[in-house]
Amino acid sequence: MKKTIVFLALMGALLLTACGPKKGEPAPSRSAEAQAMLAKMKAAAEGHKVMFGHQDDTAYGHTWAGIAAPQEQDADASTEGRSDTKEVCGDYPAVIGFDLGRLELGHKRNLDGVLFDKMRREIIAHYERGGIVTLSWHLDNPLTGNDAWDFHDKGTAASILPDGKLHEEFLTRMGRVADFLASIKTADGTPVPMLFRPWHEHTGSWFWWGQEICTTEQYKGLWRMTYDFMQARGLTNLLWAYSPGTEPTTQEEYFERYPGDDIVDVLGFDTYQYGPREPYLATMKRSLDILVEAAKTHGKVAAVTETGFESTPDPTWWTGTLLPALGDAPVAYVLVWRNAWDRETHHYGIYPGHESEADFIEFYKNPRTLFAKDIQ
Ligand code: BMA
Repeated sequence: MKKTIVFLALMGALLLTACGPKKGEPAPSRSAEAQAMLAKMKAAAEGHKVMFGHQDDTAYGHTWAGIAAPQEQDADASTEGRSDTKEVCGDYPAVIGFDLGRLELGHKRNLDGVLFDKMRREIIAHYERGGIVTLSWHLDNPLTGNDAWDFHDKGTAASILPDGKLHEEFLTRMGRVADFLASIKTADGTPVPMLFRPWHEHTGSWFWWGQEICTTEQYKGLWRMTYDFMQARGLTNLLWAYSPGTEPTTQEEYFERYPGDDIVDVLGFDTYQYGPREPYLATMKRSLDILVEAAKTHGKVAAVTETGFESTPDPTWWTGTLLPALGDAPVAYVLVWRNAWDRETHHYGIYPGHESEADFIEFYKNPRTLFAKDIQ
């Protein structure tokens, strides 16, 4: 409760300083709701709170397939409202992530089997409970037709940029994404604000938009093309997150492929623990130092946009590793990856019965962390 009161006081102060567009000014590139969402993130970071986030939290969980089930039914009513996080600590995460991969192809389900109709409902429900939604996009390789991890053809980015042979087709694909995003509205027609995080982890070379696969100019071109397209479609409810991996070791490297302050609202990075905690702690420290400085000099909100330790094979990982790794860094949120329902060991969040359950409850109670009810 205490953490809620402090947080609300900070929010109030920030909202008082926000002002709307004056007469005759050009239309704002961020809707009032998007600006309020950014203020919420800023308040968390400035108040040295960190919002907990979990990918696909309400879509499925470690032991329940929900709408990701392979059957053709559109929704499994028995899983409505479920959340592995809530089943452990009594509250939803403050931030929930969803992935748009294959929406651009007109598919009914994303690359992990999540129905887009259900995703829309979950995004609205999370916004209505005061939460924040972030969207990643593991989009298939448009040149080869394989998945996002097909980085073998270095001509892919060029093929969809203006003048590329697939440019028109890619506009059609972005149009499908824009149509879906435009359809995410509350009952009174308000477009739901969402933090869009395309072209992520580009400083590594495992996606077709990665460091060794396209040039700096092409990468920036992908961003500019996507941003201009969504803005032209009136999607001012989107905020935009730039999230490289942890390859950058300097400010220059962090910003090497940065699309620009006029596009980006949130700066982040993605990183995972793969073994002993020391290298993870060291990488987190180095990357947080770079991130916090970057956010400060560019006037942006910082966040740890993806992290986790697959299977969380450490009973005190939440308070013993994740919290110390975050330290006192002013980051708005930390998002852990998904709890796959169809892969026994592919889980990064918590679920009832996991060996770190008691520690997660301590993490939840810690004054540093915020969950959905804390940011209402
Ligand atoms: C990856 C894995 C994949 C998944 C992808 C997009 O890191 O979790 O199984 O398809 O993210 O969600």
